[in-house]
Amino acid sequence: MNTVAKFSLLVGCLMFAGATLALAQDDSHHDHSPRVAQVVALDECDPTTFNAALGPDFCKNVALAALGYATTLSNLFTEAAAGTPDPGWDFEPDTVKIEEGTTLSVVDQGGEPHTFTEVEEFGGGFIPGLNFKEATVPECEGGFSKVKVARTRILQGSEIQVTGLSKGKHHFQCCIHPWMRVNVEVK
Ligand SMILES: [Cu+2]
Repeated sequence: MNTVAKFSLLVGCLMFAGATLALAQDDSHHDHSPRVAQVVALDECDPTTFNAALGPDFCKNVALAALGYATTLSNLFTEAAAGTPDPGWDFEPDTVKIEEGTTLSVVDQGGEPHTFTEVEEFGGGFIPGLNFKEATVPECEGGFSKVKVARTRILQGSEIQVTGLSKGKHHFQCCIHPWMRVNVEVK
């Protein structure tokens, strides 16, 4: 083998080693800082009473209503008005700590629609009967007639992704059931 050929082989080996090292580093990066964090929306809507008032298929029967794991539409309003909103309507986890660049994946595992809306400060949603002594926050005003609210809606069984969150603290709530709240801390 002449000198040029030996040199080419050496460069080729180094390039291969470099590529392998880059891949290894990329893998370890994924192991230590997941790029997707999941949030789940839950509820226990009772299909019979919700759909009688809000239309067929508004609430899917995912809460095993027949076995008692469901809240009727009127009870949901009664509980909210009493200041003890139904804990079955919930985002989990309540606090999410992520690194900058992480995508938030929000999945509606409940039976009815929700919103995942970033707000300056937590407060009421756009359905006064579900707000306990709190005014509607500006970010929820107008409800689904406003694109800025409608675009944060998550339909039953679907997912929305939130990207590009800046470093610091962020607040997200449901504009329908305003006690569904999540704090996101971006480092
Ligand atoms: Cu909701």
